[in-house]
Amino acid sequence: MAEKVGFVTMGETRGGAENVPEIGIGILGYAFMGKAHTNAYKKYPYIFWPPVAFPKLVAICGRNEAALREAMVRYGYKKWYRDWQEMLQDPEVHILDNSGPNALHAEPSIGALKAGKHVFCEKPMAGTLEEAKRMLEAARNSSAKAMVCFNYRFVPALRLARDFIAEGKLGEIYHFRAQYLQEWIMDPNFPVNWRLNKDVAGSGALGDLGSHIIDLARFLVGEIATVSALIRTFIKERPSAEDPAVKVPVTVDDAFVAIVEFANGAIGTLEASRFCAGRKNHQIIEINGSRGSIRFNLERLNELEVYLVGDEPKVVQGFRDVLVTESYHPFYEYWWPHGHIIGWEHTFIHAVAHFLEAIVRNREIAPYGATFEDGYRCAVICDAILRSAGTGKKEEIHY
Ligand code: SOE
Repeated sequence: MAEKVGFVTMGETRGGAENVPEIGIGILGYAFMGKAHTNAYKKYPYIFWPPVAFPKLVAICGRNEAALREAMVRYGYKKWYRDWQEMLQDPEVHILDNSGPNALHAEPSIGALKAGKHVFCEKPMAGTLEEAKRMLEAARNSSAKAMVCFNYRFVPALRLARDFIAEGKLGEIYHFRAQYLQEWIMDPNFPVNWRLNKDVAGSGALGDLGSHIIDLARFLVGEIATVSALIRTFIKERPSAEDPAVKVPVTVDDAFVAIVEFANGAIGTLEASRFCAGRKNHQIIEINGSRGSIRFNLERLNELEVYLVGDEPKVVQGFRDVLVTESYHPFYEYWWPHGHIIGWEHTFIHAVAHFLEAIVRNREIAPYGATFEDGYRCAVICDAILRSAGTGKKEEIHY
C-alpha cells in the first residue's frame, strides 16, 4: 500500500508521546508578554521532549477586537474573547495565562482559581498589596496550581548560582547588590502609557523592574528584614497617549534605590531605573560571601563570573567567567552543545516547563518557581519601599 503522506492529525501518531495529554491555554493579553509566553508554549513540547503535556492555544483575550483577531491568527489561538469571564467558562481552557496589565492580574486570576483553573501570572503579581493578598488567599483555597512568572529564576546561570549558594559553596553571605537599569522613557515626549499610570501599573520602575531583583534577592539570599529607600519621578508630566497636545501627570516612580537588611545578617543594595542612558536591559547581580563572590549580567546571560577564595592558583588571579552551557548545567540538557548560547526568550520556556510539570505531575511550584506566596511577599516589600521613601525611615518587613 502506498506510503501515507500528508498531514497526520494529533490523534494518529505522537511519536512516542501517545499518552501525553493536551492542556488548554487561555491567555489574557497579546502584547509583549503575550508574545513571550505564546512563544514558550509553542516551543516547550519539542524542546522538553517528550513533554508532560502538549499546550493547546485555545483562546486569547483582550480589549481591542482588531488586535485580538490579528493576534489570534499570528500566534495560532483557536478563539478570541473580549471578556475574560467568558473565556474562563470555556471548558477547553485549563490554564489562565495572565499576561495582561498589572491592574488586570487580580480578578481574572482569582476567578480562574475559584473555577479550579491553573494560573500563570506575569509579574508583579498584582498592582496593589491588597490585591496581592486576595490572590494569595485564592491560591491557598484552590486545588489548582498558581505560579508568578519571575522568569529570571529560570536563567541557567542564576539557577546555578542559587544551588551553589544553597549548598554553602559561597559560605556566609555578606552582600547582595542588584541593579536593574533601562533607558526607555528618558524622552520627555514619551507618552503616558499604562506602565506610567499608578491606577493600572501600581508603581513604576519599582514594580516593573524592582520586583525582579527583589524576587531574586529572596530566591538567592533569603528573606529581607528591613528596607530604607528613596524614589524619584524625574519627569512629572508627559503627553497623553490619546492626544500629545494634552499633558498628563506621571503617577509612578521612575527610579528607586533601597538599602536592605536580610534576616540572615547579610546587607544589600537594590536599585531600578528607567533613566539610565545606554542601559538597555541591564540587570546586574553581585553576591559576596565568606568563600567567594559571583556576578551576573543579564545582557550576558549565559555567563556567571565566579571568584572562589582559597582555590586561586598563584598564576590565575581574579574572577573566572563561567560559560553556563555545559550539558550538566541547569536546563542545558534540553538545548545545544556547549557554547551554543541561549537567550532571554528561553527563560520563559524553562518557566513554562516548570509550571506544566507541576500541574501534570502534581509537584510543588516552590522552591524554583515563584508561588503566589512569593508574589505576595514581593508586594509587601515593594509597599515597604514606597512607605520608607515617604517617611524617610527604615521600614520592617512583616508578612
Ligand atoms: C520592562 O521594560 C520589561 O519589559 C519588564 O516588564 C520585564 O519584566 C523585563 O523582563 C524586561 O523589561
